[in-house]
Amino acid sequence: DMLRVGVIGAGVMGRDHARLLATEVSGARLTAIADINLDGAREVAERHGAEAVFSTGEELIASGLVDAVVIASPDHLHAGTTLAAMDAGLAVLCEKPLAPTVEEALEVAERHAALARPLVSVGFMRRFDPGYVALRKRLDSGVDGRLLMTHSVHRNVEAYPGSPSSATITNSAVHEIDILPWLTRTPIAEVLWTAGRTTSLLPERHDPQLLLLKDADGVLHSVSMQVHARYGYDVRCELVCERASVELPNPPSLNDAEPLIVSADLTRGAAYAADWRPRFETAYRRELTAWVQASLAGTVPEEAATIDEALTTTKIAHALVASMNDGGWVTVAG
Ligand code: ISE
Repeated sequence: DMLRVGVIGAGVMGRDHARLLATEVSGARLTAIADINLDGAREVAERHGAEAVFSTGEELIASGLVDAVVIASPDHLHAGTTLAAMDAGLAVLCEKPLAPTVEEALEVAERHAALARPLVSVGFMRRFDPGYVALRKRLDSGVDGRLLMTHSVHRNVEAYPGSPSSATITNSAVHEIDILPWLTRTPIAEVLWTAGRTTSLLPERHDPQLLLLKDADGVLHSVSMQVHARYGYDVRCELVCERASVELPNPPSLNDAEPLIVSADLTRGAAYAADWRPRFETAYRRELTAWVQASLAGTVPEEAATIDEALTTTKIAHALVASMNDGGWVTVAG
């Protein structure tokens, strides 16, 4: 039995998911691509053997050619397309975030809760990354004593042009907002946003930004965000425990590839990825594989972020933007 999958959005992530589905994920057949840029959709469809293209997600959903959809359109379209796919009874893997606003995320969560069975999971792929999985296992083991604090760094080469300071949170930091409570199994209680000197390379945007998240057990998470860091795609996470510090390999290993370490000019350097696709290749492959298998079985993958978890993430992002705008600690609404 093959799951017929349509990919909505033929941008950076839509193309990458289409490639993985067509070449790396068993149990799935890529049947349709939708993008408002029909030529872009056609190019992806031809490269990966999908038979149909559409200029909107709604047409793809109504086509009868798909059992399931991956939603990789711009963030503000995620909620509407997820609702349309849910109404058609399709399995959905919605790229993060579920929605940039709490209102939209809440509507999807409420309508999803009324379904007879779960249909949607949200693409917080770090849950499938071998490094984060190992960190969680280590914490669960308790060998390092209690967790006291964590430090994360999240840097992109280049900001999306024209996006505001709040997008650093709703588009990028949502990964830490998702993964930190997943690692510790403890919800975030309050948040604080702050920033200092800002880059001259990005007009009208705070970059870098520093986020503090305090969880219900008093563990403090620092998250240093920089979306226009130029030098490389750099994701770090360190757990500060009573008896040890445990961190993801840094310089980051490019997962399955050999990390390239170049020594030259009295300097030892390592290669960085240019963006998240190579860094999280294994995570994306495992995420899609788990989603295809679960969808064939009529359910959602156990490991993936649920609608409710993604709603919580959007609420925390909203609280951070409130802290950005008004200052001070902001309690996360329950
Ligand atoms: C992008 O949309 C992603 O999801 C990447 O994983 C993240 O690192 C980046 O900051 C986002 O813009």
